[in-house]
Amino acid sequence: MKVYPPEKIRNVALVGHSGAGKTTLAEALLYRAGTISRLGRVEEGNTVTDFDPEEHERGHSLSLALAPIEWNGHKINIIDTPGHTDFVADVYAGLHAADLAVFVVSATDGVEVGTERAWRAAEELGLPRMIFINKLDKEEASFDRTLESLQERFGAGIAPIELPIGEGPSFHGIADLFTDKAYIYDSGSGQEAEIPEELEAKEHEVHDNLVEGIVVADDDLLEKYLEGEVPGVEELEETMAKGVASGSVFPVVCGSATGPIAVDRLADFILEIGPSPLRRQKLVVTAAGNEVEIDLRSDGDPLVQVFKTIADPYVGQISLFRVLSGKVTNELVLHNQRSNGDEKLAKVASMVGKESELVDSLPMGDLGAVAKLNDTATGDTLSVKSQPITAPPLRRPTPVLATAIHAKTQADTDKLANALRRIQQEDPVLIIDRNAETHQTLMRGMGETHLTITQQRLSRKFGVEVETEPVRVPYRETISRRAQAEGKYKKQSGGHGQFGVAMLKVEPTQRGNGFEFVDEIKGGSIPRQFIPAVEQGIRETMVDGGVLGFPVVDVRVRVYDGKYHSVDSSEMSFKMAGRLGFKAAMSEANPIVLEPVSQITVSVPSNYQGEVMGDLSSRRGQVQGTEASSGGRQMITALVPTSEIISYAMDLRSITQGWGSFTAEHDHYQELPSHLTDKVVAEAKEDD
Ligand SMILES: Nc1nc2c(ncn2[C@@H]2O[C@H](COP(=O)(O)OP(=O)(O)OP(=O)(O)O)[C@@H](O)[C@H]2O)c(=O)[nH]1
Ligand SMILES: [Mg+2]
Repeated sequence: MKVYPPEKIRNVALVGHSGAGKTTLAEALLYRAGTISRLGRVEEGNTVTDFDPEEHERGHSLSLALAPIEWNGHKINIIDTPGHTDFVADVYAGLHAADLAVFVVSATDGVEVGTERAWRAAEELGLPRMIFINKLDKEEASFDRTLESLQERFGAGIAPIELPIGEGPSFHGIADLFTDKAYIYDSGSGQEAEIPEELEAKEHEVHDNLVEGIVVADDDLLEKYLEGEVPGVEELEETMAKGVASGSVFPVVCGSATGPIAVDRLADFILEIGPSPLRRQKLVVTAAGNEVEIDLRSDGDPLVQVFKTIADPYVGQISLFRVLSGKVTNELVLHNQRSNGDEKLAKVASMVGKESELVDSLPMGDLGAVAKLNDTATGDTLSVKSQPITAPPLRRPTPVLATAIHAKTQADTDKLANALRRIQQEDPVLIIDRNAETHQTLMRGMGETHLTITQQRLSRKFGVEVETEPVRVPYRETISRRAQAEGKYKKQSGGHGQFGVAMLKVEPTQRGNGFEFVDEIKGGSIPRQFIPAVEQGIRETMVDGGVLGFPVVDVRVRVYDGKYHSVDSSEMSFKMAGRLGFKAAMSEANPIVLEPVSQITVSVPSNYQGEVMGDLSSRRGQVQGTEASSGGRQMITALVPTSEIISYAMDLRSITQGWGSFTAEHDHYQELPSHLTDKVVAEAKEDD
């Protein structure tokens, strides 16, 4: 691929709901540009950007992929992103690397959850946006209905610049509202034609609306317009491009990716209206802990940020990056601020799906790839050593669903740690941690699909088989009244015996106060040196589990008397006496189970508020409050037992058809209702 200067580059992220047609559109653009000679189909698993076996299996994109095309003397870096909720991190990464977001919206379904989620993300980044209404060839397609849902959701900035000619099976072209020309697609590229009569009236009306919508954005243009001077096509496009660049105007074009119909027009508009990387002149970075604004210059020092990492079973780690400033050439050595190590970009390449094509250099604003960096992760910045700066981080969603994993065989166990490390390099959202209380290794992700895919990738890419098991709730236990008991450990059957007696009183302390050991021994009934052993025995029992089997918390233990033997007593005997005495005292002190309670914040469109609150109450939750938030959404905060929200991520998705999202964090422990105790204790015993 030729090297293009920044002003001739367009970085475009295709975003939108799952199934809207992003991958198919990327394929159609590659085909129209002549990069590929055969149009692949998602159903056949032969598209350029859905190259993972798991993607073929599911017919969905699961991670972002690049598809650069050469178009009319320009390079358009297409970033195909996944629409599935679980893989939103790659939407954020794609938007982070792009200068324009193209929202692919199906003309049969209109605005959906994935559209809105990506829109909010692009809005937060202040990213220019345009819309491609796709699938106009489908039976139940409706351009007007889709446009309405767009204007309803995203407001007045939505500006149609094309109208479809025909709809459903009769869809065969578009009318361009700038040029008042039609483009008919009977085969291959669009043939220019006059606007069909039946569309003329509507076209004129929408054309006028468009012109008015544009001139109000520019005072000079408005003045001339009010004097009766209608701006020309170029002036209109220029002014619209300004509105797009400022994030106030969102042009709407349309077509069919499977046709393909009018995708070439989309590529043209991306060049005419879409911003180049020069849109970013400055960047606020972090240097030595301070925020500083730097100039991004094509002749500046090379500055690179990695926005995606691919763990390729053959090549190893591949890092996809954007050249933020300067130029990247082969053999360039840059410094990674996070890992504080040098990285040699031995061979830089341009990725087309899974294929990499070596290039001589990459100018500012371009997207590229490099393999086998030492220790560079997604989001890392590489800069010249003399300029230790870090670019703004990629947005990272918080995992909402966990599963417990264990290796299938011993052989898998040996490979597991390394495989998990490598898969996390590719998937920075994934969190793997060990719960010391429940002795489980937990894998946290964005949803069931994410966790299942990870398991499949562990097997396919790293040859490690893992099995999953339900996540155990970290219950605890404590006591609810005072009690006392004797712990006696006696073994005196020849040889060195063991003897120790500890008299213990136990009492509950304030919730969250933890453990307190009080030494009330008088007169040396237990020799000084053995008292810590009593405490240690108690502490070990608390960790291993009390009479109900859970770690013990919030108790005060007083050791007030004891017995010892001058020969047979030892630390060991008094540790055991402590253990036995404590367990005996606990069983007299009406032990209770404590359950973890999470604070949960649920964000939903207000029409789901009632249902979500009802559902939370049915999970023994206490709603603490609701608050209106942007986009007609409600924030509901509640305290809910953690055991009731283990699979909340999936439940909320089905209650709210995917429109809801939530965060949860541990808040406190509370007494488990007695009617649940037996079941919880029995289940824990089974798990042991
Ligand atoms: N009739 C028709 N079908 C289309 C069109 N575009 C895409 N499709 C079909 O819609 C389905 C989904 O297409 P994809 O390209 O995988 O959609 P996507 O947006 O990439 O979906 P995710 O990868 O899940 O985010 C496939 O069966 C496509 O063949 C179109 O313009 N017309
Ligand atoms: Mg896709």
